[in-house]
Amino acid sequence: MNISTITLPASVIQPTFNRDALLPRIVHLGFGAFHRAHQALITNEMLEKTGGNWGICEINLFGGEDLIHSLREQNHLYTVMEKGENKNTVKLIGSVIESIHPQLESSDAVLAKMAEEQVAIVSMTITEKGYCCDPNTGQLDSENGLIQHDVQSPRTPQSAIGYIVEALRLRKEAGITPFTVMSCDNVQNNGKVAKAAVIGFAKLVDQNLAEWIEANVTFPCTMVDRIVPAITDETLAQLTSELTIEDPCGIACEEFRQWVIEDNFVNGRPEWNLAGAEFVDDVVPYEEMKLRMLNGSHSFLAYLGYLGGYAHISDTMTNDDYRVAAYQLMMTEQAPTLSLSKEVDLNDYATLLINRFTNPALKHQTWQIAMDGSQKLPQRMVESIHHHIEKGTDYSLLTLGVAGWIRYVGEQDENQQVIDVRDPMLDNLRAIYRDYGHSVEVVLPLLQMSSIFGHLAEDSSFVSLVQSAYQKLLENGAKATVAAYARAK
Ligand code: NAI
Ligand code: CS2
Repeated sequence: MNISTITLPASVIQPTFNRDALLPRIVHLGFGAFHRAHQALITNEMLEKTGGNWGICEINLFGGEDLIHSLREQNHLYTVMEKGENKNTVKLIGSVIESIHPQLESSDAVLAKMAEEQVAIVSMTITEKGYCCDPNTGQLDSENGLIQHDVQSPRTPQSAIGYIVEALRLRKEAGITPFTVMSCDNVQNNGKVAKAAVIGFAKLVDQNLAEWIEANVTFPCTMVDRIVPAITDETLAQLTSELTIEDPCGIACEEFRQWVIEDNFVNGRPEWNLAGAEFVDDVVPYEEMKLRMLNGSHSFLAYLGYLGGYAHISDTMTNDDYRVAAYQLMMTEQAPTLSLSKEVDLNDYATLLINRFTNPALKHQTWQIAMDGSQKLPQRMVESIHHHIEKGTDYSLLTLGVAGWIRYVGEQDENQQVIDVRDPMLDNLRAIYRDYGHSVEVVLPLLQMSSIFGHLAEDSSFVSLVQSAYQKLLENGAKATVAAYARAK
């Protein structure tokens, strides 16, 4: 017995469109928490309005074998619980119809699916590091281990980029129209970064193919937004009680959602706009707004919140100093860097963000958001720091955010307990900490990591601001330092 074989309670919103009509026209790489509650759910709601055949085939290139196994057991159905402050809404999602996992099947099976003629879009939520690019320049990192493997063995790739290039080669050889490559990750200019990675890699293996991709494939940018924390046992239990049965693929999220998509598809696209998405000509201003205002303050709260002893973002919001600091960071240091100020009321946007962060029903761990900081800081903080240095304006909270990251990646909290730091550059971070220890001396070599900070370490005033913030974190702890910075604003 599972959710596909029992009669679910009437309170669960269920698909009424004809699932048998769906074809795998979208192949999605990254069946993680976010995609389940965003693109797959929005596709489900679009199908509810239009019917049609836009189904999704899910692929996890790394991990998640058990999840894919469970998904198949329940006929690719799963549930999403939208948690408001006062009520929960549970939706059964019917837009997913197939799945493949290279460990359960083979990399050939993945490639064969991506090369099928009806596949019109390959979309991705593969995390920032999945693009195998230098986070600061957005160009392919040819030293990346996965890329080095795929250059040697392009027919049996491991990276998402290698899979896309090989699948496009198969389509080119077979004379089949290519697919659109659509990134849905929190990467600034995500379409351009995906394009740089794909074409950069194709050039390393087949120059003609690289030219064909350049001429025939599009990489629309997207701005994606919905807070979808990693599932917890507590949330799964809550979902079980709503469903009367377990759903191991279930996920919970906030009610808010937003999706802005550059309307640039080479092989057709669903009418996602009928389910609330917006198609626009230029997504970059929306991406910048979201990455700097929301994600920038998320990272600030994650590092300083974790160090201050807060497990969840909503816990940090119970401390007035953190709340005020996050709002000030958004309004005085991120908003002035944006080009959207005429179209969007940024004060309303910041107020909405603070309310979203406050939602106590969302148990969004500071530790989860703190992950992969080397890939996140460039688009969340570094770009804005450049803006302030150029204009000569104050950016003290951004320096505190960077100092919080430096303190956090030292792997030791304020009670001398080990922090479980997850980052693809952890070896480099550890080597620097080994050489300099938990002292202010560590700041400069960390700021000299050019894939994160570019050439910012050459700016002595920036370096001394971060050193001063770091010293205060060491001496006074995160709570007192956040309070002091918020009050000094
Ligand atoms: P998750 O941890 O649940 O899933 C991560 C997914 O990425 C998995 O499907 C995994 O197979 C894949 N993956 C990991 N490393 C990879 C690699 N090197 N190459 C290819 N695939 C790889 O995380 P979640 O919550 O689904 O988030 C994924 C991404 O979605 C985030 O990094 C972010 O860019 C974006 N996002 C997440 C939001 C959220 O609130 N969870 C909201 C907006 C965007
Ligand atoms: C978070 C984001 O994990 C993180 O780094 O900042 O996943 C955030 O929850 C989303 O971008 C919200 O749309």
